[in-house]
Amino acid sequence: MNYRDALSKELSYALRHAPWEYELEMDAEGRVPIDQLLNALHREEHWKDVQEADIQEVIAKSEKKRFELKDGMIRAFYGHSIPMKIVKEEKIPPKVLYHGTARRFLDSIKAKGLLPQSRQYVHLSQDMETAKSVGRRHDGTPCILVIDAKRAWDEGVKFYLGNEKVWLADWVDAKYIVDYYISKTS
Ligand code: HQG
Repeated sequence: MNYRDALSKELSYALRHAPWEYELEMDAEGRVPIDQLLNALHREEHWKDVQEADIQEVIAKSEKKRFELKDGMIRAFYGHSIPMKIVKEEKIPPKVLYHGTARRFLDSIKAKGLLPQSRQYVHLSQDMETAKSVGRRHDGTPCILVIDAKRAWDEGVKFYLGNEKVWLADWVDAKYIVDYYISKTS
């Protein structure tokens, strides 16, 4: 793995899953001071030379908008699994959202709806292509669920913004899954 991808993974781990391992003080929206994060990374041999510019490069060159670095603070936009629930901005969703998953999860999803599992929120995609690539992480022939987000929102389900392509929800009842496709193309 190249240095930039490895750094991106390290940032995801620190900011989404284990800030305490780095002694980070995280605010309610998941932000930590960049200097604190850099100091923690410098204690590890592998990251002893990492600079803020390297983190800026991770953010600038990634296809996915995972992190925000602003006013000396850095946060992950989504993906958290830490016990303290990260406060996300509530937002009216588009009419339809998508969720890419594995065929083997379908029966359970139909029975229980979409659950956040190990994360704090269910992750939904703005478009089908994004959902397909999310689903491919779990299954080479993923399944794309179509979510009637308008009806869910009309009926009181809250949606939150991750980034422009990632939406979040606490739980999605199976009744809002109105269609699904099995993606045979790679
Ligand atoms: C499934 C990546 C059985 C759910 C991605 C998913 C995303 C159920 C898996 C972000 C279920 C959890 C999150 C139920 C949900 N029964 N299985 N009732 N309800 N599931 O990885 O959404 O590259 O925690 O369908 O691109 O795949 O890391 O969530 O398959 O944006 O930046 O449980 O992480 O972004 O898997 O992915 P995950 P996800 P990064």
